[in-house]
Amino acid sequence: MEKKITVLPGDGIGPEVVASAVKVLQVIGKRYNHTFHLGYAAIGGAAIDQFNNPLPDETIAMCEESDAVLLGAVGGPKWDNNPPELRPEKGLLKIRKHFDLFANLRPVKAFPSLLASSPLKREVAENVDLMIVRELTGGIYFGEPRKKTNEAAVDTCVYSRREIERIVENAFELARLRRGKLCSVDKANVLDTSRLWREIVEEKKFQYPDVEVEHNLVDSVAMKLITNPGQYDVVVTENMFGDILSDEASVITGSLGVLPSASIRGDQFGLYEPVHGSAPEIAGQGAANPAATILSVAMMLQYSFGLKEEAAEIERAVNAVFEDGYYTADLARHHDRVLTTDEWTDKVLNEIDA
Ligand code: GGG
Repeated sequence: MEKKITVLPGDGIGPEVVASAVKVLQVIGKRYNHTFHLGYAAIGGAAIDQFNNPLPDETIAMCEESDAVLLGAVGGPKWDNNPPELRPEKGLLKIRKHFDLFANLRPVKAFPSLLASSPLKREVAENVDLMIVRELTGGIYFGEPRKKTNEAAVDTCVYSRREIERIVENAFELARLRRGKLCSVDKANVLDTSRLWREIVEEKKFQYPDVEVEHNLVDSVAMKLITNPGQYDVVVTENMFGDILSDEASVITGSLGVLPSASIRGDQFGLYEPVHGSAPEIAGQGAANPAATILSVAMMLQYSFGLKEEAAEIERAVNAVFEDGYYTADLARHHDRVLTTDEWTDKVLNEIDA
């Protein structure tokens, strides 16, 4: 198979974790006889520095010519005081919107050998296997008007019927392929967007009689996600709730550094990135955990290219390295074999190459 992939390393630890993931992609290509043509482009703070634009036209053009996009992370204190249009995060929001990547899939699975790294009790964290489906191109991150003065600020949360319908359909389909349970998360006791969301889930559920549906308020799910996460299969929610809940879910896995994500729109094209951000405080120290980006490559192989065996091989290799007791600094709380980003990546490469 031959595929074109645009690589957007971004800021902070982005370039480090992306370099690791690219090595894994190349070794998979070699082992399974695929050719991955990689093109590099700028996004976020790196693009602001180079082009005075967090998402330059050249970057969009390269992505448009590609089968998939691999992204690291964006952001950092260097750009904190920039005007809104010149913030690194704007590049991320724009690329999602430009390519209509409305469904952000964030799997949360506890690796058995990482249970000691989770602050949760073993019996709470083990057997967690859930998928957060975050709506990614609507809601308060995109709504207009938005404005800030010294005296007041306004953000607007807007959702159209169609925007809700398509993400809810996506979540029902996923639940059907998994354990047949869907938890829809909203704030319907307060927000009109949530009331529309809940009505649409209620309408849609008749098309999926094989899926068991429950509605839950976001504040309640925030608690249950760490007290009883094993009850969830697919969790579908709007943009900001999904952003927050998926970071919270990292507590289950012991680190944000192991959570991958896929942003898709229903065809083969997709953007793959770790859930974590650019972690500028550890950038350049070899302390970043590349697992989330490596696992995002596995999602790319599976979702965009249909390469299930290759994806499973990456997941197996990552798990094997954890099982062998090798960790990066973020997971080191209960372990002593702490490796740098490159050393840990080499373990994964050796595992695949063996
Ligand atoms: N790799 C994810 C990343 O760079 N996150 C930083 C960020 O700005 N996140 C906002 C969001 O995901 O909506």
